[in-house]
Amino acid sequence: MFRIARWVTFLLVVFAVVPASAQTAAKQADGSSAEWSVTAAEIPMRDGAKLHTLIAAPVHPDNKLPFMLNRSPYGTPEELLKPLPKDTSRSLSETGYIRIWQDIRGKFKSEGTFVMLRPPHAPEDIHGIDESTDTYDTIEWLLKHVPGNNGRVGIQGVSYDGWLAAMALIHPHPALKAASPQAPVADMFLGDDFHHNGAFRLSYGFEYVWLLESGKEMNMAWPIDLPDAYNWYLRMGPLVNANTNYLHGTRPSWNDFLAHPNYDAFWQKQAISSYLKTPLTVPTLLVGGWYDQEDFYGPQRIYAELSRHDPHHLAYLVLGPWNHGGWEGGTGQKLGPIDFGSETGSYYREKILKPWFDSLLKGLGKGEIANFPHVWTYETGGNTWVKGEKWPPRSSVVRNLYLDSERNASFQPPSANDVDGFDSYVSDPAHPAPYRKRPILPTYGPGSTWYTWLTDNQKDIEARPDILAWKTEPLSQDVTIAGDVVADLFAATTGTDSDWVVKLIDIYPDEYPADPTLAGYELIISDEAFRGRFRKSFEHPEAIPSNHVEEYKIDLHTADHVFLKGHRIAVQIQSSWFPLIDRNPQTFVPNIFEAKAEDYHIATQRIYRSRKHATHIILPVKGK
Ligand code: PG9
Repeated sequence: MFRIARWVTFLLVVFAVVPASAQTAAKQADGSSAEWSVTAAEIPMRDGAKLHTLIAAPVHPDNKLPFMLNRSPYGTPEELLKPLPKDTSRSLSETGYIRIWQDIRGKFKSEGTFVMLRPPHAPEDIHGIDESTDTYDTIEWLLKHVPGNNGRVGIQGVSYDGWLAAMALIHPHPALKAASPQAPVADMFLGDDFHHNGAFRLSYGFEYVWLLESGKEMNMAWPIDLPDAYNWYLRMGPLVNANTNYLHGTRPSWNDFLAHPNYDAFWQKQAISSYLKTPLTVPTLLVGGWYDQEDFYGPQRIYAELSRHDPHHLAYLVLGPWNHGGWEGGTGQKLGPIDFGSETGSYYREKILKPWFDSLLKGLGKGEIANFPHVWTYETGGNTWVKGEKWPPRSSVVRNLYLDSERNASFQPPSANDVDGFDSYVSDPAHPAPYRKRPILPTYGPGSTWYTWLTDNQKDIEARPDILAWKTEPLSQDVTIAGDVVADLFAATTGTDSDWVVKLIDIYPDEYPADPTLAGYELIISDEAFRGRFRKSFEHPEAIPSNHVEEYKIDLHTADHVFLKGHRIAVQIQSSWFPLIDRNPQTFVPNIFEAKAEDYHIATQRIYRSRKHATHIILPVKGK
């Protein structure tokens, strides 16, 4: 969100190599002019709609430069249209890219209709338009109308803009030579902003849709008029009240949530991976953050899809210790209270992103790209960059972490004598477990801490009776995981529907002289929610048979982490994560968005840990 500030950061920081104070030279070392200007163009698309575009280029082009394109629904940096201060002009010049910013259809100054994550047009519709054709038409126009270009184009963006960068890969323009989708969404039902495994992300879904669809220039954050958003959403009551009492049908995306409670054609058509099945022809660098509170799934899902169709080995991946877009500015050394031991953001910008783009777009260093690692992951805990060629790495071996009756976790499977062991809690939709310590602030607005919640101390909520935890002894040696983490959950409910939330946690030692504020700290390493009705199919939900043990395989996604000697590993399980996830009525109703107050019921949940039904976390362990 609020990309404009980020673009300017990218503009001034990412490609700037000379301090802004050294502003005098009229010519660069490579002979190009230091005097730049920003102009606006209304670029016509194939259907006649004109898209508002800003072009930052040298006033006297004397060197051929590549384009760097950003497309966005969040607005363009119009302030650059005023006479440019010298240091901005110089910074632009230093990047060595003709910078392009464009409002997508129907947003800000662009014509046409905005459609949230507009799916690609049907192939048989020869006049069809979508974000991919708009990118193509924009590139075509730029090549013809902007003097001094070298015929090579890069595209990049974060989140919505990252998805737009990924959409450029569908029938790409031949001049598109490098794409970096950063935190792109891949699938809004399975893993990104709006749902995770079918569980609806209430607070984000409501507040984002309200804002983005508040008008062409989206300028209204929803006023949460209580000090604790937990209470505000609880007061809202069943989801059906959102439209009745607040939105009144004015937000198309909310109406879509309601009309499509299952993984039907609407969501499937929107999910980008189904369009990325032809051989990859454009070098593509996916970027994601381990602590991305919005789109952690997207970059990994798209990388996996591209890798399956990558005969020329053009898919690259960077995963670092960042929140949503946190790699764009700042040092990246700390997130919340956690210190990652080095300036990971600066490193990424200087040692990964810039050389990657430069070698592909400026025709420099062909050898450099040939030797460029395809995968860069920042190993948290160990605090080091790991370079590789594939993600997940093939070298990790699977080890199962089990739960026992004393609330311990260990690599020891349950004994053969344990035929029916379980732990139990009561899940009450009238008092759902919060996803973080209360009071919870609105997603957007002054002082919002939404951006760092994934680094919150899980100890702060663990005392609740509806959150169960199992912990290992302090580790006698480091345990390093690299790759896919999966929860294999055996659970029963007295209800007929249920959510399951599983977290894998690193517990710091009780005494931690390196930073006493982190003594006993419980840091999430992997987490996910799963809506039980979808355990067999996301398209065709089914009621859960009450009091019957069911197996749920929950993908907790990948991690690259060292649980250090002396730390403990913990597993937490709960059935609500409010208001991040809407309350499950715990009674099967065909459409949760239409559930009535009387459909919400208390349920008693059982987490099994017997030999036969051994709930465990599948860990990809490196080494022995
Ligand atoms: N996470 C935001 C988003 C992307 C795509 C669709 C809806 C929301 C964003 O930051 O752009």
